[in-house]
Amino acid sequence: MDLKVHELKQNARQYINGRWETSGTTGISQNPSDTREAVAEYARADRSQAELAIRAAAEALPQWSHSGPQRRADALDQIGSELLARRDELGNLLAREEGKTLPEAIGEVARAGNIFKFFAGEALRIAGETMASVRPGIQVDVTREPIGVVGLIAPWNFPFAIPAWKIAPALAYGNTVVFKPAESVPICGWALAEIISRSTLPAGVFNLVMGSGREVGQAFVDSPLVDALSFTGSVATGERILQTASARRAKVQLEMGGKNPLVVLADADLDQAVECAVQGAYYSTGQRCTASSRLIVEASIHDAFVARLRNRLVALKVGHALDRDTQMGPVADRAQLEQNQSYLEIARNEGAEHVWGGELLERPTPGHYMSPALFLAKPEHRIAREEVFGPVACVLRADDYEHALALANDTEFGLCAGICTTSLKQATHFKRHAQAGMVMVNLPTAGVDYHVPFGGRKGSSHGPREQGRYAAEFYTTVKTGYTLA
Ligand code: TXE
Repeated sequence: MDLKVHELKQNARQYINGRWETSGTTGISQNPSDTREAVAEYARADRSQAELAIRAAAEALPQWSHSGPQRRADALDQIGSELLARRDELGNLLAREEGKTLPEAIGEVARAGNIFKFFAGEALRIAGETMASVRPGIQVDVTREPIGVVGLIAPWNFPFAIPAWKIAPALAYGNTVVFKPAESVPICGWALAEIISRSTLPAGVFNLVMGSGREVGQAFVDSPLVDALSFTGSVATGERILQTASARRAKVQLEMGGKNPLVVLADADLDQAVECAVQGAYYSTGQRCTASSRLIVEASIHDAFVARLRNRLVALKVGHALDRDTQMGPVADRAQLEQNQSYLEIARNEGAEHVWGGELLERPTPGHYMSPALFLAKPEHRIAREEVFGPVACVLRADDYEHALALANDTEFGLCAGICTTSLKQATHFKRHAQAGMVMVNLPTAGVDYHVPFGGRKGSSHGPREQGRYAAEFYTTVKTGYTLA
């Protein structure tokens, strides 16, 4: 089968045990830039179909977990090559289904392709250790083995990259996979699965199940056949998954967002700092767990920074994701738009000072458009503490560097933290003392490489890091062998 996405007619189906399967019900995926456009119809699985996929993955495990690394590397490399070759076409699909701008979407597909290629290499580099035993004549070896069947539950904001950074290491290290894309972006998940289905993976090694979190996702969480779960999404869902899955001793990895600070010190290059804020807070419509939603600015440059940022926001072009001029696409769906709007009201009611934006916008096509919003807030305001997950940022005033650092760390999250400064001393101190999994100096908090660890501290993450070589910590388990020589 060599379906091109633009030829996709109807009914993207489940991929279970090497076959494309219909479901009892279907759903329609909608374009947030033009809600009159249905991206495609897709099959919606129920719990029993999810269980079939889990069984297929469990049955494929014994053979795949003992397959040679060359076989895994070849399959992953082939998937990566096709993603890279089709980045424009798949980027167009992604922009239509999720609403990020076309350049952002093409970049995301390329990133997904590079992730598969990276893990194709990692499949060949699964190393262990040998050591002399403390007992004479005995040899000790430490090896990594797959954990088993992994359930991968993805969010809607990176419908190619996040599935890629879960699926690729899972397969590279010899696990079998059941994958559930988010409800609002099933067709991107389907398109990725369609490519994977034409690779050389044996039937059952990779399975796609589209459907609701409550049915399909929960089936992954509950099933004793699923040995490990990797989830990206909201804090509330992540915490529920953790409780249920750890009660049955499954391995769990959670990525649950952030309230990422960008500190701007008085000695910063102001234009560069404003650019970091615009890109970090508003690109991808602010729908990134790494978004800079708290801009912590030293008092002496506070007003100048806010004025320049406001000017940039006034000029920011919001529009259809496929329009060449668009810098910020629509919000991904109606529920998220409503959540964003409710936070604007909360901010006003709590006394945050409105600087710019937030209103709903009309464009030639009907879509979920809003202008980028900026507030001046106090640290106790909800808009300064809770993840909005939209194009909404707030500025907090800091007396000096120490105060700025304290404000940056005054959050239950700990994914990213950024600082703009020309002082090596302050930058170095911040890198050491920011309570976050990732720290950026003179760069936006959003925008990370695909070959190094990704993840946070505190309420942002649970379990080992994703991506890079560190992915082995989650997708493998260690075995210690003793041999009498
Ligand atoms: O998330 P959910 P939603 C945050 C962001 C956003 C909010 C809601 O604040 O506004 O979450 O988004 C599946 N068992 N982030 O509703 O519900 C679900 O089908 C198993 C931050 O999309 O957490 C989807 O595939 N799975 C974030 C995935 O979980 C379940 C990215 C995420 O959905 C399930 C996305 C269940 N009981 C949202 N219920 C980030 N940090 O990047 C739902 N799911």
